Amino acid sequence: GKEKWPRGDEKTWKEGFRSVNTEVPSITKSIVNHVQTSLARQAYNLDDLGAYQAAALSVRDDLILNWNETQMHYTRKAPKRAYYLSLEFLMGRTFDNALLNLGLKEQYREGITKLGFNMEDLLEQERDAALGNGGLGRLAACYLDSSASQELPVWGYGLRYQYGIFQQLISPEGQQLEQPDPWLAGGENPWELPRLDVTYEVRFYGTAERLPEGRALWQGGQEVLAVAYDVMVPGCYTKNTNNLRLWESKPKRGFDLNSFNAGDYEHAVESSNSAAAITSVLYPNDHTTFGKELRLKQQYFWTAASLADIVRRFKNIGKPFSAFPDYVAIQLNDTHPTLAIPELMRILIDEEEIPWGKAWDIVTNTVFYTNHTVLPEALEKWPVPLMEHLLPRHMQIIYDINLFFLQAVEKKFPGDRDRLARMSLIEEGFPKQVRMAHLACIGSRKVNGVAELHSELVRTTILKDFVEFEGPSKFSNVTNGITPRRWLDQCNPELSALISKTLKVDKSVWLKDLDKLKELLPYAEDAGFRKEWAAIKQRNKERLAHHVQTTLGLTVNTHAMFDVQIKRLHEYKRQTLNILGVIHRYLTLKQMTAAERKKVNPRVVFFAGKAAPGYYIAKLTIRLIVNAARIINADPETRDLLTVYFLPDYSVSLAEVLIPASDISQHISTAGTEASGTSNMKFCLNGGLLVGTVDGANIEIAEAVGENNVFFFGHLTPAVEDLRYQHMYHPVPVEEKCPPLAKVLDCVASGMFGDGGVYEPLLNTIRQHDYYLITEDFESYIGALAMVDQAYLDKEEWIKKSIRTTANMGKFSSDRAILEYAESFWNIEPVKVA
Ligand code: OAK
Repeated sequence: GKEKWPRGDEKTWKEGFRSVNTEVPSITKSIVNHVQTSLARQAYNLDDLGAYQAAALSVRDDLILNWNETQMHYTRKAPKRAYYLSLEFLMGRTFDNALLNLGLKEQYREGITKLGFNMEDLLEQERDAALGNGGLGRLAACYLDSSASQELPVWGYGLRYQYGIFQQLISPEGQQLEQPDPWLAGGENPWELPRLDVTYEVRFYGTAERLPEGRALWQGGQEVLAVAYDVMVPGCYTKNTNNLRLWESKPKRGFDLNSFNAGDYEHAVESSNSAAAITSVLYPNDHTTFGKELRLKQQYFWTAASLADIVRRFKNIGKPFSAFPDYVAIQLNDTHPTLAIPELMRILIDEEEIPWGKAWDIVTNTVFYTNHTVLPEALEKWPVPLMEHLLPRHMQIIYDINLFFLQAVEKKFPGDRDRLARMSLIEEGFPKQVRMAHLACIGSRKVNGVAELHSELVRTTILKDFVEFEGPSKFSNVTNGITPRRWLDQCNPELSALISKTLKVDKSVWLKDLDKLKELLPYAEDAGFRKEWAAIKQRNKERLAHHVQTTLGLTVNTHAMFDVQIKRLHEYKRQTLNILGVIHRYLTLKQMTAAERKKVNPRVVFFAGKAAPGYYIAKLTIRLIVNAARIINADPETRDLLTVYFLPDYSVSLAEVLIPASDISQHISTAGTEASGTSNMKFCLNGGLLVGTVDGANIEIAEAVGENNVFFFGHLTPAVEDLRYQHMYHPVPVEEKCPPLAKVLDCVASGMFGDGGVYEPLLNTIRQHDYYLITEDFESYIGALAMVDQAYLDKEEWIKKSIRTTANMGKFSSDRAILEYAESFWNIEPVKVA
């Protein structure tokens, strides 16, 4: 029979219900309650950390209410849902973001002040959730914010790493040192809900025995438990609060009781250690394939747990599996979750007993694949022997997919053996390897790149054969975006307030309809407005200077132009070009007379970013930056005009201080190598101008803000291949090709910045193959920087450019991007929680 709900007396239940605390007295009451009970502390021994924890727990209560209601509403309505599978979610801090999205920041500020604390100090207590390396992980975080804000039924699935991206220290010699990031060590993480009851068993190794009708029996091996932790993702000015489900690995049994009873304690815990290891650490490699068994284990553990969860939720709706694509869309964030394709095939065929052809139809109507790089070294490949050992059933399925696929290719292009070899899921060699991008491509409904140029490169280079085989309509573009909540309202509150005041509209409107910024355009002509605009930039520069003063003890000249390059250290991103340009500037200043120097714009150059621990050349670049900074900053002749800082331990939170303070930022990748870039969008949204190559999203930014507001330089993508070829077969020494650069390289080699010999391997990458074309682009780069100097002399004109840039950045809201995914790929609609 039907149970009465709620149990007991309904009125008593209802009286117990609470809603979100929106008034200061109820907020302070809730904070004090948490101090007394959750923290078991007293008013008289509470420090900033304790106050932060209590305030965070109070906000958490509100998020839980909204989250609960949202999940219940989604379950009742059973709409089609989308799932964003990403091995990285670079969330940063949550407290400030949650307060702003709930619209409760001012109430909390007042309450916290009443309790004798300072809001800004409490915000600083939170550690970043840094479960990502760079662009791909931060994009996932922006997309979650936009999904919730647009009231879309989207969940994220990822891993709950015990250790996020390493903390970076810089030794006195300028070496990067890595330290673990035990971000959960402080005890409770208020932003997650442990769901110890939501668990799945995940199998590794064992044997797969083929059965009739294409099925198989996979058994034996090792079984590990996946436990769900739910991270609440509040939308902006909406009740909708979505879910990011992160999996933690646990041994299926605490330990081996037989060994324990036999007195073999070490053996008893061995298997539990290996299970826990799966989610222990984020791999700190960006844009590289690593081929490590533990990484493949992470990938399977996460896709298997996520798919089991998705399938279970689908089954609760009670529809036949043929309707699966009408209720589920799965987005692969690069190839890391590609095992979702053979795993879903395995579930459908082996567990649900669906025939191969129908199963393949379901999969290829459910899965979508986004590519995030065309760099060959980043295209994932897994050795067949490793795959066979760890996932024997999946390897069978991959071989079967490949067989049917190649038969179809052969039918369309009879006798074209080279084509078959190029397109195969298996790369011949010792060992053979599985090409994950090929598998992701043929198993997906749509494939997209992340900016127009990049999507075109995907179509014409790495997946060219697949476009020829499947036709062009499967391959498209969604240009990346960023959330204006974190990347304007949160990081630049004064600018946000000025915009609302000027547009005479509440920020709740324009933050969710960023094209409204266009209405700022006429104010570029308003001298009073320009003055306010410039004053805010100046205060943001002072805020950054204060940060550098308190964290590094260095005094920054806030009257200089702030020039910023912050991103992962990589040869293709060419931090080397930047630092060699800085040295060139230094040498030029040294040669000037005092009178000439008087006319020069002072400039402060900031660098920040991490290098993969094993990336020797990237680490040498950091070393050169740090040592050049040491010499240049100490030179009394030039130090008023040029200083350089390498800020250690780049993070989301550090970016939030750097970006609003920048006058100019650098996005100077070799043309065709940076898929999109997203920090370029963040700088421009905050009124910083951009110096960059004709690459990635720089191109679309220039289209939007006007080419006269962007400083472009360098060779274009079509020239790059030719230049590399020429360089390979007709090498011309740097001394001939670019004398000013040769001079800079000589200064480095001769020991101007400490032992020159140390830098030889770095200098040789330029003198020898120069794969990233530093020599080819150097003079045009120096020219662009001179244009920047020239433009900065006309302060009023510069501010106009700054205003016009911000005003034209509407396109780059991640709301626009996520709606494109929702409408043209996933076919999902908003489900508003009333
Ligand atoms: C990381 C690992 C493997 C493959 C790609 C990445 C990655 O981070 N790619 C970056 O993705 C960003 C988001 O789409 C882009 O903006 C960057 O240009 C791209 O390098």
